[in-house]
Amino acid sequence: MFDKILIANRGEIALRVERACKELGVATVAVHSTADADAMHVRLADESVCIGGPPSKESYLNIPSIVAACEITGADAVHPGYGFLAENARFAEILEEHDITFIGPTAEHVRLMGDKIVAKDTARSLGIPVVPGSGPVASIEDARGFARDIGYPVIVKASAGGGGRGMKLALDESQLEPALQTARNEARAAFGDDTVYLEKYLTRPRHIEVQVLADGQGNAIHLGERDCSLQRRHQKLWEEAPSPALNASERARIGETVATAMRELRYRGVGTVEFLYEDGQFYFIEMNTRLQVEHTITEMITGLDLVIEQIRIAAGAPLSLRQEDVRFNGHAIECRINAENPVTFRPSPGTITHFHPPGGLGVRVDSGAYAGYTIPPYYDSLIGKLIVHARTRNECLMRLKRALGEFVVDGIETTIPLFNALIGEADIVDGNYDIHWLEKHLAKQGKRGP
Ligand code: MV4
Repeated sequence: MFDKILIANRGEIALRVERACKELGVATVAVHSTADADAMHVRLADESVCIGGPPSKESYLNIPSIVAACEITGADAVHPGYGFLAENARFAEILEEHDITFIGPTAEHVRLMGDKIVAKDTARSLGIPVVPGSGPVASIEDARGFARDIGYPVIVKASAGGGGRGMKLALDESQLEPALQTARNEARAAFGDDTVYLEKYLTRPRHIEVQVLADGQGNAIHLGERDCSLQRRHQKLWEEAPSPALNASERARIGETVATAMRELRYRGVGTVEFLYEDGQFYFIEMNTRLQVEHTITEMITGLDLVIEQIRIAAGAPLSLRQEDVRFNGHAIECRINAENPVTFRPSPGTITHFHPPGGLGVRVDSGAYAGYTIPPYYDSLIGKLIVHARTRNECLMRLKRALGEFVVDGIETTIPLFNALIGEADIVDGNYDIHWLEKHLAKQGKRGP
């Protein structure tokens, strides 16, 4: 096991990783920007190092500073959390060159899944069902040929993209050339790579992702799925496990397919295989090679600590359980508490005057927020996650309503009122929603006026 882990992140996820380290008896090093000197992740770590100025590029993305912080403190491993450097293959390589363990997959697997065309080809070759689509598009003539084969509507995606950046829809052939041009230009500007590909556009899918855990020694298991369809502009707001749309046999089948593929790939660490799900069919879109924000709901229904598992695997341990040892228990929902106006979603940084998180049976709050804390304007607006767990989905919804009612965050605006409204919606209670539901709902609310 490691002696000391440096956590190359901030906010609730840095705190989450510190908790796992403490339970493993491993010392922790927090790094922080000058804007985060008062942050809870810094206070709760054994040691801390200031690594640069407020902009992420100067601090949380500053690889030389982070490596120097490891050398100064003698950290023998780095946990990247999510975002920032979590899917930067070069970062993983640089750490290894300094004899520091990157707590995550091999740089090779991070790079493989970072290229969305290669990721899809790999998934297909491993027996995972993928969305019908093309390879790299060479020209508009090439695109027209592909689109006629696939059938309209088609979506143009950036191979270096992911998470919804650089996508353009073409409903018919007249829209293909402008979609291709725009997608290429946006991809070149955003990623310095204008490689794009086409896919059949699915009109009303759900976003369902499968959690995997593997040890790089040929063992891999799945921990079920999460339904992340409730999102706005590719920002997930509400996630639940299991998905209200799947039955046990569909779950076991897609889970086994993914676990078998990860075994063949000799994948190591935690991973999430993302699917669109429509008319009873799964279609692979991407794989994330990091711990995700919403890993907590999988933890609640499996009783496993995914961060502890990640650290043990990175230290060379084989998987501590087999697929038949995984027991799915009850239902969990996560609500992302963002420092944002709940109607306009405008960021609302500032000082929290009162902070009272809910508690009681089946309620978990992962947050670095506290009364008197000032949320800096430089980073994303996630200030905490409310996670509730209960035996059934209905009990989970009632518990969520109760917990939201207890939650006090004063001094700033948060997304809490949005969740209070959502639990009163028939479609939410019925689990009847797709990836467009929330945006349509918000548009309707907007027309009714505030
Ligand atoms: C799609 C799609 C429909 N058809 N691909 C957006 C994020 C990126 N990971 C993939 N995305 C989509 N890909 C095909 N072939 C619709 C989306 C999409 C979406 C996917 C998941 C969650 C929310 C979404 C919101 C809008 C569009």
